[in-house]
Amino acid sequence: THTPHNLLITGGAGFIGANFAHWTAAHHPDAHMVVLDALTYAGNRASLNGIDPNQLTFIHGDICDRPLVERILHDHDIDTVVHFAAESHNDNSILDASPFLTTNVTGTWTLLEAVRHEREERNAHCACGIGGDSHTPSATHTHDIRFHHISTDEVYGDLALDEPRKFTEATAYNPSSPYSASKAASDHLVRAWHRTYGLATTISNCSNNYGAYQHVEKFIPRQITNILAGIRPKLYGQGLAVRDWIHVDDHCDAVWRILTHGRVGETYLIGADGERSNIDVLRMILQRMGLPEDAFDHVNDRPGGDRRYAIDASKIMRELGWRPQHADFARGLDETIEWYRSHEEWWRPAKAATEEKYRRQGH
Ligand code: NAD
Ligand code: TDX
Repeated sequence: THTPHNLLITGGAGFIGANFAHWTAAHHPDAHMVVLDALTYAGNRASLNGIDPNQLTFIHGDICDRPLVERILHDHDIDTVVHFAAESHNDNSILDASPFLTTNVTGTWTLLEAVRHEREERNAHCACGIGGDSHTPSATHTHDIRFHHISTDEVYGDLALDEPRKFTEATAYNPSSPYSASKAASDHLVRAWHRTYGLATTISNCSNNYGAYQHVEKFIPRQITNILAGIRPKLYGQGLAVRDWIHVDDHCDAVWRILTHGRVGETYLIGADGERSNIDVLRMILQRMGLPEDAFDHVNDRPGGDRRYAIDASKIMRELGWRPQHADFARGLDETIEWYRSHEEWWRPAKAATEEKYRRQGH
């Protein structure tokens, strides 16, 4: 087992990274966190408000900045990297893939190289005396930095609406969009740095998350905030595409389990058996917010849009004993609606520009 003391959380001002920081603060008050985030349009420093400043150091910077990353690993004696930072939105990747290649591919490569470099430095300068190549890590003494890479089920492409099959760790990569292709590339880099350089890596591929602090460009918060702002919700195509929804807190809990108990070099799929069609989710939101089921507009479908994702999470359940604790989707949705109702100051500044961008895409 591994005990994270000093974590570097990349992308910690984004949706899942911020939830992970809050989750860690609540469950592991002794762990120190450094958040490195470039504060792109998707990052919001305010998403980390409320965490004890003694437990969290925020650094505004880019994961592609290798000297900066090396300095952080060294100065904060980082033993665990949890890598959330990414360009994360499919529709944006269709308009312009370039930041996806830079952050998701080059950024991941930069982090891997910085970790490799820092491990070498620690081996060479360690007071244990077994420096350089002959240094042999042991269970009680290691200079390894645990590197957990956060990825997505989208690397596997999509499933037909009616086939019984789900994604497993053995499913072949087959990404559809520029976003998912860039995430697939980053997964391959992480595996290569484990195999070639022996980095202590793990990977998780999770299904669609929902919950607090999710950007208003994403499906569920877009529809909730549209309704709150008096705009009709927008459904792509006929809304028959299926997503496998998981509450973000369940994802955070799974990541912690992988950090502490996961086997180095392994990949774990994370999902909570939450398959629902987009139109079903939209109708639930409308109904729970007191509107008629048909009070929405059909808009352009996403070019090449994936039909269905579904995760078989039996490996993480069997090996690590993980179970989703928030599998009641209706309840999670009510809490999420309530969160957006009571946090208008958080989402309002991004709303108009997001809708304007969608209008130009016919979405
Ligand atoms: P997000 O877009 O909400 O947040 C991304 C964060 O990364 C932002 O704070 C942004 O400022 C930061 N960032 C972007 N480029 C950066 C750079 N070059 N340097 C430093 N920081 C940078 O994304 P999210 O939904 O929280 O997703 C987090 C991770 O989880 C991503 O790797 C994504 O691929 C993965 N994932 C997301 C989902 C989902 O449903 N949202 C599902 C599975 C996996
Ligand atoms: O307004 C909308 N109407 C709509 O019908 C939006 C924004 C989306 N949709 C549809 C498209 C998809 O079929 O809803 C579904 C979900 O769309 P997104 O929220 O954009 O998520 P998705 O493309 O499934 O990707 C998400 O899950 C996997 C995250 O954004 C990724 O980062 C993650 O890897």
